[in-house]
Amino acid sequence: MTKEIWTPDPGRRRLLRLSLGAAAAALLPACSITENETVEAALKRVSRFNDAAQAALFRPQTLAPLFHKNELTLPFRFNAFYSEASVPEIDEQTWRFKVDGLVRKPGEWTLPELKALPPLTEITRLVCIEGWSAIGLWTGVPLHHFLKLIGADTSAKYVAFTCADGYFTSIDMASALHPQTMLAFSFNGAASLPDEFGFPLRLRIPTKLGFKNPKHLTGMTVSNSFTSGYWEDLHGYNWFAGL
Ligand SMILES: Nc1nc2c(c(=O)[nH]1)N[C@H]1C(S)=C(S)[C@@H](COP(=O)(O)O)O[C@H]1N2
Ligand SMILES: [Mo]
Repeated sequence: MTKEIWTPDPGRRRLLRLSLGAAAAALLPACSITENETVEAALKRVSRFNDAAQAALFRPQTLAPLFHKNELTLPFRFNAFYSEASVPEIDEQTWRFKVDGLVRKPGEWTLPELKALPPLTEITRLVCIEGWSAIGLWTGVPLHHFLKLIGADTSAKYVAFTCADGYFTSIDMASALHPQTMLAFSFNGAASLPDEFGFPLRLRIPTKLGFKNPKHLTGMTVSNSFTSGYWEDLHGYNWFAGL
C-alpha cells in the first residue's frame, strides 16, 4: 500500500494487471513448455510479451510524482552490481558521450557541452527492484531535447545505453521522449554527479525502475534492433520495467 504513494496512476496499474492477467491466461494453452524449450526461455517469452503490453499501455503524458526538497532521502542510497568501493573514477578530460545509430549528427559530447544545454531539474523517486526507493534531485538535459538536437529518428524503436563499468540497458522510444526523462549531470544541487551516483552522466527516467537508470554513461545508440540489458539478461528482469 505504500506503493500507492509513488504509483503514477493507480488506474493504469490496475488496468495493466488485469490485461496482463487475461493475456497470460489466454497465452497459457499455446505456451506450454516443450522439451525443446527451457523454463527460462519460456519465461523470457512471457516477459517480452509483457514488454509489448506495457508499451501499449504507456501514456507518454502521464507524469511520475514530483517531491519537495524537504522530502529528499539523505543520505541517498547507492546500488550497482559491485560495492561502493569499486565505483569507477572517470576522468572528465578524456570522457566523451558518444552518440550513434539512427541519428543525423553522430558524434562525441564533452561534459561542458552537455551542461551548456537548457537544463531540467526534478525531484523524483528512484525505485529499485530489490525493494527500496529513494527521493533525489536531478538536473540534466531532457532526453527528448537531446534526441532532437542530434537529429535522432524518433520513429526508431529503441535507445540503448553503454556505461564505463560495462553495464548496459535500453529503453523504448516513447519512454525516451517522455518529458521527465533526462541525461542527468548533477545531483542534489551539486555542480556534478558524485562518483557513486554516476559521474559524469546518467540516465534518469522516473517512469521506470532503478535498473533502467544507467550511470557512468559512455554511449547512446538509436536503433530498431533490440539489445536488452545487464540485469534483464542476467536475472530475467522485465525489460520495459515501467512503474
Ligand atoms: N553503470 C551502472 N548503472 C547502474 C547500475 C550499475 O550497476 N551500473 N545499477 C542500476 C541499479 S540496479 C539501480 S537501483 C540504480 C541505483 O542508482 P543509485 O546508486 O543512484 O541509487 O542504478 C542503476 N544503474
Ligand atoms: Mo536496482
